[in-house]
Amino acid sequence: MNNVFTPDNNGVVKHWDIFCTVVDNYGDIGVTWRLAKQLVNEYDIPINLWVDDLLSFSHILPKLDASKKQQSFNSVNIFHWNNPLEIQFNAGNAIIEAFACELPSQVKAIIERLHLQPHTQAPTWLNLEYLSAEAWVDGCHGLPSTQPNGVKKWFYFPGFSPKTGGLICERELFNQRDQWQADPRHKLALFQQLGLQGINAQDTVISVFSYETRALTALCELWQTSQTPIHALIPKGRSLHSLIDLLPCTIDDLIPGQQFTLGNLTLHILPMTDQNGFDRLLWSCDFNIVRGEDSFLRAQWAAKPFIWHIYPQEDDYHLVKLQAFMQIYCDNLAPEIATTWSEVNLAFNQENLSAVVMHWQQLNSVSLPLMQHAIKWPINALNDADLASRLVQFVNNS
Ligand code: TRH
Repeated sequence: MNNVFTPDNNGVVKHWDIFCTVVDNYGDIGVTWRLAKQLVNEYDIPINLWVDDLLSFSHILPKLDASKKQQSFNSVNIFHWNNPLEIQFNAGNAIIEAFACELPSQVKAIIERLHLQPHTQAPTWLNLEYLSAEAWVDGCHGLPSTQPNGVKKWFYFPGFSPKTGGLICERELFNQRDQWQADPRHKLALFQQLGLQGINAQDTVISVFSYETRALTALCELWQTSQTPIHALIPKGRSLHSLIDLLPCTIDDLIPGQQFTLGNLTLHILPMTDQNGFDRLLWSCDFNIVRGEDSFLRAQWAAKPFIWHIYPQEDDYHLVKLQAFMQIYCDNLAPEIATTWSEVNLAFNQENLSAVVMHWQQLNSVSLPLMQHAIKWPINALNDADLASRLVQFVNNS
């Protein structure tokens, strides 16, 4: 089977290929799918997205048919990446390997052939790296590495400073968010559409998309004793493993839309939605507990306070990354707000149960300035340009 984009009569090919292996969870496919959609929608770049695990992908794109080798959504060509490739590969302007996934040997051979062919423009070959707020990223973004086949592969590092590759953010996102948040009927309609019952406009609503942690158990126990109603919205998945003792059935038996009342806390089992639906959910909650890379960024774009449950790494290296982010997020924040917000994030990630409970309670006294900071932060974090626009410029200049 041919892939959809082939050279035109002048030999010019414009499309890009993005390769993604799903290591675990939804972050790898979440980031590449989001980027693919934006490149098509905002830059008219035809995109082929090659994915090895369509079943995982279908959790965040429920309309995807995991049995189909080739399909198209949001004008992105989605190809099942199997080994060896069954779909013919034609190189375009750029090849992005996401998160150091190893390109298929056929693809590498084509890159090498084009590189050696005189008068031919070989595609720009990029490795899209994980997001980090650490300072060293400034110096590594955009560096080339010459591969054994003689071709240069470029390291593309997303990041928070102007010297990095930027952050994924769609052009109209903040306008759409502001319009949504301007009218409380939007959130109530969304909760209803998701099958969540009994949430009133003034209730506190918290979304939870974390990994397993007893810090969440401790927070849920605290929320049960709240003076006012709290709703925790939790999709079927890793967070619920920490709440098993609070549930009357196994996780497998849970059904989206089900709810459990525990004192003043209502736990709602949330259906997973596509990425647009997930954004609207984050915009609609008072506080979001997020994880990994993509939901972490979307929680920032939601302009609401959040806890980041960072993806755990060997030797606690994730805590270095967490500190790096907390430092830039808290720059310009009054010390008492910065300390409270940082301590609750640190305690959650370190499973320090008494500390997470204590600092959560302290958040109440700084909730207004923290909210104001969350509103200002997205514009500051983006700097002059988002990731897609910096990436397009990078490819055009290379
Ligand atoms: O799923 P994650 O834990 O992914 C992680 C991280 O990316 C980590 O850095 C990486 O090393 C590891 O995977 C392999 O968390 P993340 O990054 O937030 O990705 C979740 C994606 O799922 C994101 O694109 C949002 C999406 N999502 C939906 O689209 N709908 C939903 O209902 C939910 C809950 C999530």
